[in-house]
Amino acid sequence: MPSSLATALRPADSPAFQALGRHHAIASQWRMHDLFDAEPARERRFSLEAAGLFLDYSKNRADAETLALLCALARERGVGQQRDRMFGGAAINNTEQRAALHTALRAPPGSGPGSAPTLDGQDIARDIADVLARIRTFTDQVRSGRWHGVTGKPLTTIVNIGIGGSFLGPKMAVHALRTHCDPALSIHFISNVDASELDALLPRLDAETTLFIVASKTFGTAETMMNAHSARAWLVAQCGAEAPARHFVAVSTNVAAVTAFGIDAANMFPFWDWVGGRYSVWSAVGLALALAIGADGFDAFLAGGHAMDRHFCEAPLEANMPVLLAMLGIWYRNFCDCGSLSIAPYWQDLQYLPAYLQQLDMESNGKRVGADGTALQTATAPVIWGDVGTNGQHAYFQLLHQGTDVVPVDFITVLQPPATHRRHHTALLANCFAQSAALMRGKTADEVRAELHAAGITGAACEALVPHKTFPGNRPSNTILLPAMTPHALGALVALYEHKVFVQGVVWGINSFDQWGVELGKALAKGVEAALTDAPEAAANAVDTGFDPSTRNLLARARAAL
Ligand code: G6Q
Repeated sequence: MPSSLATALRPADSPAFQALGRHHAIASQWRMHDLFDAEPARERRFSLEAAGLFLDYSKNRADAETLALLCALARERGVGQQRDRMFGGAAINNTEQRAALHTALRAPPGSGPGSAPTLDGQDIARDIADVLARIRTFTDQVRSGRWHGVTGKPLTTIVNIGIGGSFLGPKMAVHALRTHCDPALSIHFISNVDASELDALLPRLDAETTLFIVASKTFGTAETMMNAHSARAWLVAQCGAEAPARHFVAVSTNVAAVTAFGIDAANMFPFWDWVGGRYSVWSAVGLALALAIGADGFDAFLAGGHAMDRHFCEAPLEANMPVLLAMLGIWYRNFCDCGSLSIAPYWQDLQYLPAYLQQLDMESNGKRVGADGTALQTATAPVIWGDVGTNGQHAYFQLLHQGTDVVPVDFITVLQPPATHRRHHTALLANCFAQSAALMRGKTADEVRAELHAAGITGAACEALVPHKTFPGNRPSNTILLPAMTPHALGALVALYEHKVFVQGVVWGINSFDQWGVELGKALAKGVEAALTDAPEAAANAVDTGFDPSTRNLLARARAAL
């Protein structure tokens, strides 16, 4: 085998997988609330705390035997060993021959899991500490007003220019930690190559007090570079050619491209190729977050991630939060035929969490071949989607309750109320808990009949309504409680899902750390753009020869409009 995540057998060949198949024939008949009746204290046995988070996984179509079989599958697939290889810096991203050491970014030096001091002879612990120290110095300077713009004014507006992994993490975290952010700073994110974002933002900004962070691992991503060039032109037009030196900083692995763009290496915060884009919020890619919440807050965020790392490395599989979340996901995906997972944060500031987890999960595990390149026989990543509660309840929850597909839901909420409007928080929690209860409980035809009779609707009118008002119930969910919305709790939550995705990747035998499907998009657009912008003759040639008839037709229509 290559030095990959694959183990010798395909998952479907493993004895535990086959035992789960047989078990499913019985379990598919179960009603969850019968499981509660049959298993005293199920809610306590099927819940656990880790790194300050509480997970209730009792509302699942699973009993103790299901979980034992799922953990046996995790064991057969080598989850423990592969976890240790990841934390130890093995090149588990085998198609790019890279380690996946985002855990090292949040490990206090010399302190257990993830603190791998060297990688290929390089003292990465020291590299990480150096960059963290620079982040601290810079954030302190900006937040205290000691970092001046070209006209001598402090910088109070931060614009992060980046996309994908260089955008979704910091944006999600800055919004999630809104109440921890310095109110004197306003933080914005520009990602899309569609200029609408720039057009909507720049006219509202004062160039003299604006700092741009260009975040790009490669410093070659077309959207980011186009936005960075446009933003620099806007700044220079207002503050002169000297302005970028004080108003632009970069976060990247590519010092040559950063300096070629015109940002001094002294104003570049480096990270490394062993940090995957979607795992990079813990690196200097989190600079916007560090500016927003301060270096101490950023340290607390890292500490929360590390606390989850410790749990993941130390807890037995049967009491391991990421493993349990992952294996229940395997149960639904591979045995119960559920094609998607809905993320429902009942906390408005977590509004960007579904999109963040969508990238984390679908870009990592949306694969159809194993790490060794052979076709998989099992389904992999589900579609991840969702929105904040209670908004979703007034929209797509209809499908969750009564649609033909069973969609497992992860409910995520925060116990500590915000400082103001506490009654709103009571209502928010009530809705969160009511929805998971209702999804499990459902409503029988007899219950509907009784309700209609009580409302004076009887006979044919009643019977016509019964099927519409009946809920099948037995729809599974997890509930994750954060004690309060703090940097530490958010760090633990993000690391929880990172490890969940990792475990699923190991079980499926795939490389969760490459993204060739995303790379394709980057390459394709270049050729199409040339066909849109080249001189008419060259473009006509490309339009005629390079593309399928549908694309040629679209290009012709677009060229006429440009
Ligand atoms: C993440 C992906 C992808 C990447 C973006 C931006 O894991 O690789 O989302 O983060 O394409 O890439 P750059 O940071 O190189 O601009």
